[in-house]
Amino acid sequence: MKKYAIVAGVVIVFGVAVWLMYVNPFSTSPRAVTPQLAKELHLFIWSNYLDPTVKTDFEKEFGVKVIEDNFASNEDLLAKLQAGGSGYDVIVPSDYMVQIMRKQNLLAPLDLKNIANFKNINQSFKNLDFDPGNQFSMPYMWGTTGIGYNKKKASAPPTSWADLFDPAKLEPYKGRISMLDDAREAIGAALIYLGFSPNTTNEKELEAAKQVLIKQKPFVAKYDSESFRDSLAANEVILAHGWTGDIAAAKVANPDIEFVIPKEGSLTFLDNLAIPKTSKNQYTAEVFINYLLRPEISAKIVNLRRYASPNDAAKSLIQPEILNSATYSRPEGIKLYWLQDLGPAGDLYEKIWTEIKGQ
Ligand code: SPD
Repeated sequence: MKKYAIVAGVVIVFGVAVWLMYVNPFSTSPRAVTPQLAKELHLFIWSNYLDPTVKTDFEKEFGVKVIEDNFASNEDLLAKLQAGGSGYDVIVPSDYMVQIMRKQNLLAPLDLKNIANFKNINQSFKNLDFDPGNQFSMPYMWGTTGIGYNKKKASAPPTSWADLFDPAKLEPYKGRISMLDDAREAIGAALIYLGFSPNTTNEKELEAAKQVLIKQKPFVAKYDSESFRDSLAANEVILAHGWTGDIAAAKVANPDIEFVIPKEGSLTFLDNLAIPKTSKNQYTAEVFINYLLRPEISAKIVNLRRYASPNDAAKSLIQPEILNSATYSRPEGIKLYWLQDLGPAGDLYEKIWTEIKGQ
């Protein structure tokens, strides 16, 4: 019995010595730990915003399968994250939504050591007010909002928001108009039409914008942020409130499609890659974000999806006709607004939007 106790004692002392030698919990110097890649990465992104081969190529190179789900508005994305346990590792919020998510502590800080390709991003897209120092987000694609139209079917090329909102002009387009299904975008456009800020929290101004959208409603075929490019390309709608890249993609399918930014002004945006705080695969998410910022990957996405890339190093790989198109640049002399985090007043926009759609 005594012999067994001695043997057990020796084994324990030896085990502890080995553990101290290799693990040394009393050491103050940081240990180098090689992070492991996860087997799967869950990506939550706007519809039609990635080239599918990017996912398969990432899997071939890193052995990580990318599982993609889509959302149609920043507010849908926010609701999913607020509900908790979304299971997503990489998300794509726009500018003002990064700020909201930061304030609500929904994002993980990025380890920029794992995102060396941040160097490829143009300075003018770095360190913006919604995320100083890019602590939580990396620029992905940017664009503007405007009106896509079919030049052969429209009675005249639209130039003003009045061409989309004034009932006196809409009879020829009855049932052939689509509007973004997005509270900040649709109410924002109506506010700019009326000469107000798309970031107003003034209830009278918001009520006036609501009335514009209610009067427009009988002419609208659908509120849709995901497939307006297909409806436009297929001549199902003649006027579409939409974003540059999707309208440019519609033009690839149908050369009669054109894009205009109304003379009163419009919205511009920068969509960003970020990691939800709840992600269990932050290192893998950073490796994927770094991959998306490679010049050849960013250019591949632009060549298919036609949104503008903030990646300077990608420029020489983008088709020249895309770089030179009207949807790829900001127009001179037309005011472009960024949407802002409005705090609790942001809920007012959602409430008004629900009321308009429920009418
Ligand atoms: N099909 C991809 C659409 C991406 C649009 N993001 C726009 C954000 C505007 N606030």
